[in-house]
Amino acid sequence: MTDSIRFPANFTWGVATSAFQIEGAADADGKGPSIWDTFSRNPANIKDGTNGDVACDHYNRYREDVALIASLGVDAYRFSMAWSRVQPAGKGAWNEKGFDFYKRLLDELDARGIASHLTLYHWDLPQGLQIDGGWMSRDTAHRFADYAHEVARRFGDRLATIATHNEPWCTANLGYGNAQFAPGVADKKQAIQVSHHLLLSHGLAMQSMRATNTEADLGIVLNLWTADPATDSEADRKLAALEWANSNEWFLDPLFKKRYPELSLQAHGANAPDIQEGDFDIIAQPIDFLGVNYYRREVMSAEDPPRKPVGGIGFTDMGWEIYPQGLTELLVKMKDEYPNLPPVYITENGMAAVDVVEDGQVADNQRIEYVRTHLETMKAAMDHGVDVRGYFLWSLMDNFEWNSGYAKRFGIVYVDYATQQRIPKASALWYRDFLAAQQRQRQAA
Ligand code: IFM
Repeated sequence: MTDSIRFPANFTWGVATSAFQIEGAADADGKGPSIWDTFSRNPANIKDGTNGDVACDHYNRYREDVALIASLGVDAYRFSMAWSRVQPAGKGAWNEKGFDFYKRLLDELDARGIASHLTLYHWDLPQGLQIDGGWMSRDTAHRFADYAHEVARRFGDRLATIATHNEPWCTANLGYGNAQFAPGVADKKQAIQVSHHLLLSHGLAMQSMRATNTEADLGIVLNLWTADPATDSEADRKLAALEWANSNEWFLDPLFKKRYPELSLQAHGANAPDIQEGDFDIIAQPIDFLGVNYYRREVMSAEDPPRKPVGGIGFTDMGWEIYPQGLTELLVKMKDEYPNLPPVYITENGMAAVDVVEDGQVADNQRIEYVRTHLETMKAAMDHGVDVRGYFLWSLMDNFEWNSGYAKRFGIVYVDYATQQRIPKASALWYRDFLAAQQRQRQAA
């Protein structure tokens, strides 16, 4: 049973959210528009035709939400800052009212003894920078470094960690590769160039933040997955190797080996990115931690369709295969491939389910099982020597699930969007009890 697994006493337990998905208050107090405001206000882009204007109204309800976080007994809260709230145009003037909101949020978290883990960029680029070329422009990487510097300068002594990006794979491939996400571009060459600029911006931001002497640990968050061949055929195995290279090594190699994976470069051919001399030295700045978001694996097949869902123990409401052992496999493989891998946080893990309120309760037992089994496989990786320092459940509460709108529920707390009532699901109560048991073990040790 997971309850009896002993995690290290200083292990960090948390929950995670992101700004655009929960804050709402899209135009409040001088906030500028972001590409997700623009994108989601076109109902054709979002499956249920909704947008992020109100979301969970966290901007106005943050006190209540921090009390909710505290009631779970977590050590830490991972959240992101909306760049256009603190710098409306993405360059030039800072918006003090925007910074005040994050200061109040930090005050509230501090008062309850909850450590703050900040992500600088969770996909909501200021619209002004998009007009200037967005992530296709190298200049955006420099604007990002300025923003990172300012945040680290102001808040660096109050944050446990600062991550530059959340899931740059998504920004590049869903934002520029297949137009599912903002800014809605479908152009493979652009997607690959954008991924390079995102990595460059990460390195530049690491440099600018280090210059502030912040005490926060600095790093980046990647979404990673294992890729297995559907059969033992050579064709399937080759596809699985290419998937591993394109999704994981494409980001890990520049960070830890100052290069892109050869397999991907060959596959990209003329779509390979423009790289300037010195870029890899900038990208490969030492990082204090790597955030890993793990949800599923890919099973690759040379037959049609090329990605074969397997679903031995089921699928989530996103249609993602539930594959807990992939977390062990992923982390151990990373440790073997990257001897200089820094400490890891599982910065996201969780599932979307069709949750319903019955008699004031939500019996999301499948989510409990999902989290429980992933905690076990995370611990198995730790037992294999992977230095995992913390786990953040995605997500604290139901929220705006990007192009799925509010239809997909990832929260351990149910949000009734009509009333903004928060109802802890069975998984929230389970997580609370699990953490209390961990706490008892800490005290007994
Ligand atoms: O909701 C997202 C989050 O913003 C980034 N990681 C994956 C989650 C679930 O799709």
